[in-house]
Amino acid sequence: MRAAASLNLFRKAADVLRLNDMGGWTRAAPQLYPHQWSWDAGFIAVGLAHLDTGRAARELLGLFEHQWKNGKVPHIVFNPHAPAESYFPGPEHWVSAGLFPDAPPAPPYTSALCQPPTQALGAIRIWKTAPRGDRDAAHSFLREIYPKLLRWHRYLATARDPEGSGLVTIYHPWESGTDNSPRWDAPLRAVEVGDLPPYRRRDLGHVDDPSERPTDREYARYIWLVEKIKETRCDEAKIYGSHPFLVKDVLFSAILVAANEALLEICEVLGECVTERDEVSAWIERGRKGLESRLDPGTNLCLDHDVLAGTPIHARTVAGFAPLIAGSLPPKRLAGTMETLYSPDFLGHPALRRALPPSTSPNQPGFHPRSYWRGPVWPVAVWLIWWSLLRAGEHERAEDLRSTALDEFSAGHFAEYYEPFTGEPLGSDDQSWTAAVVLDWLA
Ligand code: 9YW
Repeated sequence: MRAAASLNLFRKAADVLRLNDMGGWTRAAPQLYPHQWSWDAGFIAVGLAHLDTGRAARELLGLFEHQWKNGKVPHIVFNPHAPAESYFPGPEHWVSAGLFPDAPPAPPYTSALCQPPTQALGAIRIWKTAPRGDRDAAHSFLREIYPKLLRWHRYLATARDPEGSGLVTIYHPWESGTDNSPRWDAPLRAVEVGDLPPYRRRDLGHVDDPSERPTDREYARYIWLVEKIKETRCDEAKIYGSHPFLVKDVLFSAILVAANEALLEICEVLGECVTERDEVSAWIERGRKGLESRLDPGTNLCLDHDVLAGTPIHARTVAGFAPLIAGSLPPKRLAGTMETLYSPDFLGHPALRRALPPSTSPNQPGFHPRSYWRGPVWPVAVWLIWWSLLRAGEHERAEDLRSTALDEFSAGHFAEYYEPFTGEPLGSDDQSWTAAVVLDWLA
């Protein structure tokens, strides 16, 4: 991409983050998502770090103001000013503060779910990119955020992994961040939906074609799982004992490993967390072991595990590259992973418009090129693979991916996701995390 075009794209991406700035926190998108989503916030902080250290820090500190008493960071902090009809299920559906003993004081209300812990990745990026004049402020930010991040990661390592497997259990496909991925088809099918309160979906009103969104059948199960969690008042032990959807999510677990490495880096900078260092290092080791134990020799992909059925979930999706994201793969494993990444199942698929990882392999039953996480290319997922390639020392491959991504994502207006065969921008426009990763690629 030429220098003038890059500059222009950088400016446009910065404008999107400004447009979505709600005064200290960033909505995920202008119409479709008027609230703050937690894993979006981690990526958004990475982007904001290139614009304004203080504002980037505020994004994460603001999110952690709504951390639950048990350490959980809720997946949505609801914007109290968003009209009730703008999003479903909104705060009135969750009624978190009234119902859940661990929820923080409200308003603003939060959901009771969580999402992958990208926030430590954002925090360390803020420190590393802070200009000289912002170093002290960035250091104070790390000092403030560190204990909150630690409590969050500890919640995931304990409440979400009572087996000590190194893998995080999710209670809902929304917790994965990859809502309607074929990864969840089998465990969702096993969920028997009972009587549901009447509800109206709001997401369909924002797209031209309903096939770009989860189906009504999937949606009923999503809402049923929310009801089941509400029934337990979010008591983790009760959920674990009775919930109809318990899945070890390898992508979530890999992001936790990477986030724990970021936490260790923060420890180094602060130079004063000697006692926790061993605890965090043990989580990292356990996480990597857990991921390796879920490797499918047939496809060379890492597979999620259905806790209730006791079976691996065979789906070829971008989540299968979880060990690459967790990092520190031995050379032979890295070489095998590269072979799979560039195979016709992913970047080498002959019909792809550009060599970018589709969320689901076109060779996977259930693949759909327009439907959300069933096939479209998601800029944040590309960023994760790019960043992991860099960390693995695959600089040339990372650079190829970065420039291909910039060519693809400069079309449209920072779309939520892209059709893999045509490059058509889909979903919401002006999506904050798309703008944020573009900023990071250009900075
Ligand atoms: C929803 C905000 C969120 C992301 C999720 C993505 C989508 C829709 O948008 O979820 O209603 O929660 O699947 O990963 O955090 O960008």
